[in-house]
Amino acid sequence: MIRKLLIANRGEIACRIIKTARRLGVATVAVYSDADADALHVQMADEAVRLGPPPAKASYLDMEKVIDAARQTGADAIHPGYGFLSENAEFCRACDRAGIVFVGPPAGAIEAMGSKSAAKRIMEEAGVPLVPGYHGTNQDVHILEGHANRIGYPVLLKAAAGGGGKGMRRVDSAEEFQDALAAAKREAMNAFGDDQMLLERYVVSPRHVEIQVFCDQQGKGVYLFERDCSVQRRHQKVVEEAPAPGLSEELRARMGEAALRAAHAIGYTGAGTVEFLLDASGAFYFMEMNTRLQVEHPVTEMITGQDLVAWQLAVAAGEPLPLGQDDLHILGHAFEVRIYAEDPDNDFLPATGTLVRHRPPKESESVRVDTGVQSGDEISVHYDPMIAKLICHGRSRKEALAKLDRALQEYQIAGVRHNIEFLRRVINHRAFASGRVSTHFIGDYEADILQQEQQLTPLKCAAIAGYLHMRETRDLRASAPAADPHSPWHSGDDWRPGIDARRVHSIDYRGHRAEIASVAGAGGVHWQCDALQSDCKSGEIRILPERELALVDGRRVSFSWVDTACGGAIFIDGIQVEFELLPPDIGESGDQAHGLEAPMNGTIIALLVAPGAQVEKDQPLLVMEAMKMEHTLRAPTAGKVQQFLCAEGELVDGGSLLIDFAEEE
Ligand code: MV4
Repeated sequence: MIRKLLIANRGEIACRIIKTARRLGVATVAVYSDADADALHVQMADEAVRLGPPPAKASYLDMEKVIDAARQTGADAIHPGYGFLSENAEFCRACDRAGIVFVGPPAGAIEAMGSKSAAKRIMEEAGVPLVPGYHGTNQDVHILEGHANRIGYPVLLKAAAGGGGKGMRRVDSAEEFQDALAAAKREAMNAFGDDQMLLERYVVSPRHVEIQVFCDQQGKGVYLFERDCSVQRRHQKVVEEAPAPGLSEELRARMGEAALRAAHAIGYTGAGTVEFLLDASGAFYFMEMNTRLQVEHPVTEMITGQDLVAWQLAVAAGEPLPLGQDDLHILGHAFEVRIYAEDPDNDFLPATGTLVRHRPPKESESVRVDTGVQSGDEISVHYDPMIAKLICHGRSRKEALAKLDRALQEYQIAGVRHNIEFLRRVINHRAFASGRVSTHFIGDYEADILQQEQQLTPLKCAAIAGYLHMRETRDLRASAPAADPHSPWHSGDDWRPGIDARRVHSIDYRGHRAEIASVAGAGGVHWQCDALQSDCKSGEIRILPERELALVDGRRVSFSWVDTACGGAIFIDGIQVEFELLPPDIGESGDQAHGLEAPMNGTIIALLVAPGAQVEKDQPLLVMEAMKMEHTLRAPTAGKVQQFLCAEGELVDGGSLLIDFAEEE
């Protein structure tokens, strides 16, 4: 029995683990960096120990500090969550040495999955299907080319030390082989310090289907069915679902059994995930095994009714698996989407800033929100910019999808850019709704999915006019001296400021400037905006603030708002309108230094223009890599790159200025 659990992680996963521990009567210890001193996971835990300054290397990745924190607090087990130390065999061994239970597999199982080619040899022996290919140690060019010809083109070159799509290269013909191999080896050497390659037949338009497995210390194992995580963007998962659409019972059982053979082959215990590629013919191939609890585990919990963290704690304490294979059944369908602080309009650049509002939809049996942040928190450059995971369950795929879309409409986030609209376009796309998911989904439908609704609409104008009136009313009320008996605020009648006074506000909505005129009257606020593209350039909005409702031309809609640094964010009828208020005299919105700072800690990959260059708005200026992703910084306006304040290959801190940029006059 585990009595006190230290959670060596932060954010939503730390909070999620604490919830289960609390439910089971297990005491909890949080750890935190200085950036997280007031974070939700620290507030939720029974105790908390400071690790160090914000960079992960000095805090969440510092093994010694984490183990010391467990010793100090008398924790008898450590749950590593995902990321950070979760797949670090050395940390697992350090826990063993300290007499602390590591909630995860034995170190040997983590190591066995560390090298792709070694993992493949183990899987081959265990009878787990592999993509036809070559994973031997002989790396002679001619031997490799011989194997490529045997396998048949197209082939895929993969770095043995790689993962997550890094160091992969497709080769379409024998003529290209040698050049492609040389380039792939160079990339692999740069990225991993190891240029061993393996070859595989290229699987066309595959699906990513992964099996959740669980093994106890008595040698028993079960599979908790599959998750389809095919919808990804540059190897980052966007939507996950369970079960996989269209998978037959027979195929499900075969994949489940293959996954268990994989787990048993490496002496696995605890929660693990075996990833497969599934091709259009129904053939499946082992890709890799993740030796941790995964981000997307909640969809499995939703369709099985099980708490996987509770299972992990039981197995780690030496108890047998709570259920056998025949006790496990799929109930309905579940989706998860990852809500990120990022800017889909700007190459998904991670966004930072103060989360002035974080108001998730109401949770229920079928709507779950896993998050580690609250309104007022800072989304910083130091960690993964995930705000929350939204998980919805339904009796059918269609019902789950409908609930997910409703929940996304209710979700209110302001102050930092986020991907909610992007997610809604993905899940509402006809190809997604029909279940035709593949790893090419985002790429194939990019044009439909990335196109943003940039235009002001009558509803948005009504929202802005209504908001501005509310805000003015509030500000006037706040400035009225409370003690003034003559103030009209205390007269008790229907007096409102600004009635009959026409006001014109200049606003910036997604880079477009507009003037919105309004007059507040007894029936509400009458507005007019000549910049609208539609036929309807005026209307009326009446707000019932205490009920978060508005009447827009007589139609009742939800209405809520919050001030932001330069304007406001309004949530009306399931859409978000975030705008800036402009001083009446300036033409374009001033966005000076935006985007020219490092969005997070990372490495400069390439400077794309010469110092002194005259550039257009949105022209790419610099590429950096952060969190295993490449990000392009673009010119915020037309202007001149005075100089770069960084060099290629340099490590830069998030928030530091990278480019001295002068806007065009
Ligand atoms: C492949 C493949 C096609 N054929 N292997 C990408 C991540 C890495 N874990 C394996 N990946 C792939 N391996 C063969 N032989 C296509 C991918 C792939 C992919 C796989 C899963 C999810 C998304 C993907 C996106 C692009 C490519």
